[in-house]
Amino acid sequence: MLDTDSFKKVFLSELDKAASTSELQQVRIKYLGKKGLLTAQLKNLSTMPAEEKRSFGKAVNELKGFVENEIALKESALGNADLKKRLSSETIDVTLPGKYTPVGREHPINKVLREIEDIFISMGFGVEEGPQVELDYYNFEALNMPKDHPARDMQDTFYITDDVILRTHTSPVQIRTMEKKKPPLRFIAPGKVYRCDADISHTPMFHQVEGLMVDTDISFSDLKGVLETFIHRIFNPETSVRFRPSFFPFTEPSAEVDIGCIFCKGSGCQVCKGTGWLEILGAGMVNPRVFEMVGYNPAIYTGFAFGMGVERITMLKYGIDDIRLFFENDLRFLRQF
Ligand code: 2NL
Repeated sequence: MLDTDSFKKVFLSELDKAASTSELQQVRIKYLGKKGLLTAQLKNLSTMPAEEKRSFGKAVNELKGFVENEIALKESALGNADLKKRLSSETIDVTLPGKYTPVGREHPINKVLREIEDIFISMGFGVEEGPQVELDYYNFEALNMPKDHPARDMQDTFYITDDVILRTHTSPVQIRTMEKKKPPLRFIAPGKVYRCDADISHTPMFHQVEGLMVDTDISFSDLKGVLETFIHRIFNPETSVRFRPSFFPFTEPSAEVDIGCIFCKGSGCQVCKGTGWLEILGAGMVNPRVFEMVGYNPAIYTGFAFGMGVERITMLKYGIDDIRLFFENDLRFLRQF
C-alpha cells in the first residue's frame, strides 16, 4: 500500500532543496516525468485486484495533484526571486549616446539603369541577362565581325584565351536569346561590359543597355518611335532628337542618335563642343547576316537594335564631366544622388 504521508514528506524536503529553476526541473522530472515515481505507481494499477484499484488510483491521483500544485508554487516563488536578483544587478545607462549606423543608397549608375529598364518595360520590352565572360563567337562572329574584320580593332578586347574574352558589349546576350526563342520578341540586355581603355571618358568596365525588337514587319519608323519615346522619358519631353547615318557591322542601315544639347539648349557650348548636339545612342536595322547566324529567315523577319552607355546618359543627366568619379567611391560624390 502507498504511504502518502511519508511520500509527501520526502517530496517536500527535496522540493525545499531546489534552489533554482533548473534544480526544480530535476524534481519535476523525478516525480512527474514519464519514468517518474508517480507514473511508476500508476503502472502498478493494471496488476491489482479490482477492489484495491479504486482507492489506490484515487490516492495516487490526489498525490499527483498535490505534487503538481507544490511545484507550481515553488516555480513562481523561484521566478520572483530570479526577477528580483536581475532587477538589482542589471542596470542600463539611458544617457549613453546611440550607435551610429550609416545608411547606404543606390549607386547613381544603378539608379539610372533602373530608370532605363522601367521605361522599356513600360513599352512591353523584357529584360535578358547573360555571361560577362563570353565566347569570341557570341561577341564578334555571330555579329558579322569575323576574325579579320576591321571593326574588331576598334574594340579594345580583354582576352582570357584565344576564344574566351570579357564581353565588349551586351549584344552576345541578344544572340543567345535569339538562339533560344522564336520571334516575335522585344527585350533589352543591360549589364557590365569591358574594354581596355582608361581616360576622362573611358573606364575599363562600364554599363550598357542594348535593345532588340524582331517581328515580321518591323521598320525604321518603329525604331524612331521607340527611341524618341525613350529619350523624352529619360531626359524630358521637349528634348529634340536627330538621327545621323552611321555604320555598325551588325546593323544596316545604321544610325547615330543625337539629342539637342541639354546644357545650352542647342546654341552651342563646351559640352556639345559648339555643335548644339550630344551623341547618346547607336542603332539600326538588324543586318540580315545576323539573323542567318541565329537561324531566323531574313526574308520573313526584320528588326531593329540599339545600344547605349549608361555612364554617358548618367553624366549628361547630372552634368558630370569625368566618368572616373563613378568608380572612386568618394561618399561626398555618391551622397548627392
Ligand atoms: C552603341 C551602338 C549598337 C546594336 C548596338 C545589335 C545587337 C544585335 C544585332 C544588331 Cl544582336 N545590333 N546591337 C546595334 C546598333 C548599335 O550600339 O553606340 N553602343 C554604345
